[in-house]
Amino acid sequence: MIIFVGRSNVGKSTLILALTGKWVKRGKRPGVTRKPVEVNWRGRRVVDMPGFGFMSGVPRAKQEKIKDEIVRFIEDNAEEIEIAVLVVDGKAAPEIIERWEKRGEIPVDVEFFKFLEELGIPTLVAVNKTDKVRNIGLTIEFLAGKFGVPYGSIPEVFVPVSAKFGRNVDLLAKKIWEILEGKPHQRTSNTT
Ligand SMILES: Nc1nc2c(ncn2[C@@H]2O[C@H](COP(=O)(O)OP(=O)(O)OP(=O)(O)O)[C@@H](O)[C@H]2O)c(=O)[nH]1
Ligand SMILES: [Mg+2]
Repeated sequence: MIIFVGRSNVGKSTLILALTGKWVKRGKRPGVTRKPVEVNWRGRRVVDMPGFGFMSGVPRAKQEKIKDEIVRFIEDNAEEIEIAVLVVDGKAAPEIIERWEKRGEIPVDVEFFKFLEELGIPTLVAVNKTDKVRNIGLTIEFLAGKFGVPYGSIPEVFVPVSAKFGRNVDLLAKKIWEILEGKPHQRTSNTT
């Protein structure tokens, strides 16, 4: 099982469509996906999770409940989850993270990254909406710092993508399958 998690409106569902070609509900406003939705991709179960954080027209208490449901889903399925793809909005994430930190709160993206790490679930971070990002390298370095990913591991963990324009979606697919097949990340020859 492969799960897609992340804040609302970051493009999880759009990325799943781009990656798998399977139709999932998408939308312009946060809070479109409300329950885990499963599609089949090359024999694997791909689960589109609701987003956490702000959802338009949804009361705060309900948002918290959805977040708890996401956490419970991940805990209940931890054995089966082979990979998590944490999707972030490359344009909005740095500012949101800094805002939360200034308030003395742990940014929810950081919280989820660490949570997945603690459960031992291999996690890729898809930095989405790169069509709107000026300096992708800097953005990724910033996020790596916040997530506690060492500089040398950045290429293994972070994948800049644009789900809307299909940019780098093939690279994400490749990285997912490398993990699924347990291959070393940097294979330089095809000897077995
Ligand atoms: N510019 C740009 N917009 C994108 C990209 N990917 C998704 N979007 C837009 O972002 C909005 C939200 O997309 P969704 O795929 O519904 O986002 P989601 O993360 O599934 O949202 P929830 O289900 O509400 O949590 C839509 O308007 C998409 O067209 C991208 O790569 N670039
Ligand atoms: Mg969605």
